[in-house]
Amino acid sequence: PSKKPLVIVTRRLPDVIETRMMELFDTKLNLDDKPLSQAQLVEAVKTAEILVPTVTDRIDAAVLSQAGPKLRLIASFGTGVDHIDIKTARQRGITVTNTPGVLTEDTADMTMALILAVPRRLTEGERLLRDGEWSGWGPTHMLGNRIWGKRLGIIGMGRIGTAVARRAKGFGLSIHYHNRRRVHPDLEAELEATYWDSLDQMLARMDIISINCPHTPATYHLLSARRLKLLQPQAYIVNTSRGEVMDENALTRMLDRGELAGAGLDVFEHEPAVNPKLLKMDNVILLPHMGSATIEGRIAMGEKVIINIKTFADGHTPPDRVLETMF
Ligand code: 8YV
Repeated sequence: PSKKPLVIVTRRLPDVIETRMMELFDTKLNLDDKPLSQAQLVEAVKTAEILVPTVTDRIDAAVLSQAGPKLRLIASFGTGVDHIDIKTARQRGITVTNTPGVLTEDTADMTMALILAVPRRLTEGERLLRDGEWSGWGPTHMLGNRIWGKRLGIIGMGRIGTAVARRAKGFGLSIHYHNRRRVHPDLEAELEATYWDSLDQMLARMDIISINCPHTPATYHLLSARRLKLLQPQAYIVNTSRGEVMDENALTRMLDRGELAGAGLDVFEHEPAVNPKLLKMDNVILLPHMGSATIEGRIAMGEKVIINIKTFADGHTPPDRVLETMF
């Protein structure tokens, strides 16, 4: 048998995954679990045959220009690939894979949790109780906005967007969506979903917006200051995709002025930094990018990484190869 490929993993992964990777490959782990600095990342691409990065590694053209001749595969641990310059990688003959599918339902659950929690003031109520400020039930205390019967506008009707729509329908929301193209008529019928070709028109009519599209050059600041202004003042916005899809400062300004009812954010433009004004707002729920953070999901992601590496090392096209033409 041929010699085991040198695999460099940039973050700690679940134990079972690390153990299996050590058995199968010549695996180097980052026992620190601190995100690599750009210099450490360059060091890794210089020596690895296969790199396993995560969302916290920015693998841009500058990093790739320093890649050693042995680097053949970047098997990313995650679905979003906006942290990797796919085109430059391909031009340098480096294959890129991701882990789609296995985190769809978990991310949709977290999205649904925010859709429910923000209008019903879940974390605000809990903070009040923990702070000892609950003096007893009152008919006008902690009133939120009803979720049932409202219009949900989903931006990006891919795997996650569809899984959000299925859940939301069960909660009595009507489903609206904007996507580059319409989904299959059977799916539209199942969800009783309304397609909006114009994002602007959809934004102006929704009660809750959920962002579920990937971050690509075409979706950077898709929710710009201008577009956010189209939302009704009683609208809520939830983002579990990527912070870059929305202009975070413009959103913060609008929330500050009371031009939006609230927001649920699991992702930010400059993670782990968060606009400090958001931290002071009661009508905002802020989560540390935990949409897919389940034990089961992380193991499934790791298994996908292993299958991609194994298939590639055996000389075949890995199942989750990513091409820039996919976006
Ligand atoms: C992960 C994610 O937290 O897969 C993604 O795109 O954002 C999350 O599931 C992260 O990507 C792991 O690298």
